[in-house]
Amino acid sequence: MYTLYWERLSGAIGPQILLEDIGAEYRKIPVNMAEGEHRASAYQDVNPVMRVPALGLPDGTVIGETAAIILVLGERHPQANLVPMTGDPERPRFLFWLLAMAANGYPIFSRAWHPEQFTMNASANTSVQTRAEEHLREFFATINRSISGEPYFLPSGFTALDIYLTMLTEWSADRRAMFEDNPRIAALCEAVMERPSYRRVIAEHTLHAEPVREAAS
Ligand SMILES: N[C@@H](CCC(=O)N[C@@H](CS)C(=O)NCC(=O)O)C(=O)O
Repeated sequence: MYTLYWERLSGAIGPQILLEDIGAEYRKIPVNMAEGEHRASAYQDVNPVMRVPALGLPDGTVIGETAAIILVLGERHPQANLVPMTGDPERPRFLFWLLAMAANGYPIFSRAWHPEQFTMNASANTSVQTRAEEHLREFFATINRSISGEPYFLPSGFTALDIYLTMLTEWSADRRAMFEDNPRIAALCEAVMERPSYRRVIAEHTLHAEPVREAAS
């Protein structure tokens, strides 16, 4: 049994979809980020870098970082074909883009949604957010150009990259406009959003969801 440390509309979306696709048993432990539970010492014992999600493995090991969680799940469940294994010619490209999405794309959303965390000067919040929105446009344009499969990211077919990218698009302030600008991303996400695993998970995340961005700014 896996344990997913979870918050609505957080980066737990991607790992949760993987768990569903794999058909793994898991339980969710909600982390109330609005109440600051992710910074409390109990959660620091789970994930010392105080970020959500984290994943407890059946042997009791707990790991954070979405990219690490995705690699570990993919490697523990190779039959699900979500992560190209060592020796697969697609693996280097997979690793590159997974890390690019996690290390470049995800933090831009952090700046767009929580500009106050990136400046000591409250009057600069809007400026930080506006710059982040520009960076998001660049990021998605780069991703759109780099999709080499059809409709999925890699020519070999559906992988965890498609799940990760679709999760990122969930956080777009105006996803429809972003899709219009980036037709390959739109086609990829459309295919992912039809999958039952995606539908189940996103329904849970959006049920009674607070308008997080407005609440944060
Ligand atoms: N690099 C981390 C980023 C995770 C992250 O930033 N998660 C957000 C929630 S979506 C978070 O925990 N933020 C904590 C904070 O803002 O203090 C990952 O890929 O897991």
